[in-house]
Formats: sequence, C-alpha cells, structure tokens
Amino acid sequence: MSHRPLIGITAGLNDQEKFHMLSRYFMEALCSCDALPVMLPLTCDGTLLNAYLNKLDGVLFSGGADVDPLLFGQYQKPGCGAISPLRDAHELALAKLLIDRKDKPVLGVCRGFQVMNIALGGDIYQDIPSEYESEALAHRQKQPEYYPSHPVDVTPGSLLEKITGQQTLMVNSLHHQAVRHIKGWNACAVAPDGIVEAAEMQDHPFFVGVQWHPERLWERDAASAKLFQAFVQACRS
Ligand SMILES: [Mn+2]
Repeated sequence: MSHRPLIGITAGLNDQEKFHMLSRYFMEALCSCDALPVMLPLTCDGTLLNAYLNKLDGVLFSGGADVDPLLFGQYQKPGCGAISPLRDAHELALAKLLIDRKDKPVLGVCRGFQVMNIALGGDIYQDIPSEYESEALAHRQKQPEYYPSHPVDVTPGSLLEKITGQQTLMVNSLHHQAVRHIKGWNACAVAPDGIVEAAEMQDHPFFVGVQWHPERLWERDAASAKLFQAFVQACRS
C-alpha cells in the first residue's frame, strides 16, 4: 500500500474565537488523493510548530477571513473585512518557518495564498473594488462556489502549467482581496484584468498558492483535481 502523507491544514476561528473553523472541502479533497489531512491548532509557539512540521509531510494554508493590514505595513481601510488576529499570527509564524526550512511542500488557497505572499515580504489589496488601479472583474462571483466564473492565463513553463497541462484555466472567484506586490516567488496565473491568481517558488519542491478555490472544483474540474494530486504526490516523495 502506498504511503499516505500526513498533511496539516490551517484553520480559522468563529466570530467569538471560541471554535476552530475549517471548511470540510479541504479535508475531502486531500482524502480523495489518499492523503491523511489533520487540522492544526492555532499556536504561534515555534517549538510546537517545528514539532508538528517534523511529523508532517506537507502543509495546506486554507481560505478564510481577511488579513490584518498592519501585518503588511498598512492601516485598515474601509473596504477591509473582519480579521482574526490569532489566526494571522499562527499562520504567519508557520509560513515563515516553512519558508526557512524549505523542506515541506506547501499549498495555499485564497487567503492562504495571500498569507504566503505576506510571509515572503509582499503585500495584498485590502479590497479590490476600492483599491485596484484599473477596472477589475467581479472577483466575488454570484454563481455557486463550484462554478468557474473567470479565466486565468497560466505562465508558460511554470509548474502550474506542467501540473494542469493547460495554458488557460477557468476558475471560481470568491475573494475581494488579492496579492498586490509579489515578493520571493513568481506569478504563474493571471486573470484578464491583471490580478495575480497564482504563484509558485522556484528552487522549492512545491510551494504553490492559488487565489481560487480548487477544493470546490476538483469533483468537476480535472485541473483542480490534478493540483491536489500533484501536491499530495510531492508530500509523498
Ligand atoms: Mn478571481
């Protein structure tokens, strides 16, 4: 029987910060690829996080609430939504450890993609409709979450192109924040309005972030299924 890689998933908190919250779709996507997903506690303790990383074969940064703008050098603007300070601190600490260690595959989804960019020293738009410099698409789609609503152009020669075998992907879009200045890695998918929708790090076994939600698409969309399979395969090797 092939090795089932143990993959940690970051979680959020509910409004009163009493309960962990994690969309079941991340767990289900990883289970479909024969991984063993586990939810991580919201700790910032580096000793504990490193102890987890020593056991884990990979980490998935999940989607969720907005990131505190103070963490990328800005004050909060009116378009910024609710934030979770405990989650921000936990995920940034974990992302920075992973960036330093460079020994574990990492996949980021939506907020997770943005957290990875902030941990690398980049920043994000707090709110696309009120901050983006040119006319943006509707990135907070009104269609059901499993329904792709806009295309992205995949960078030729990128890992994402190798994984999906496609130069254009149709993706769902459930975000109002977006990566702005990319730092420490490279964009590998861009929407028609110029919004960066995915990035990957060279010289790393697997460090990929996507702005869309493949965990809501993989049952119907081959490219999303291949992305999870490639991540789990990287965790296995
Ligand atoms: Mn989008």
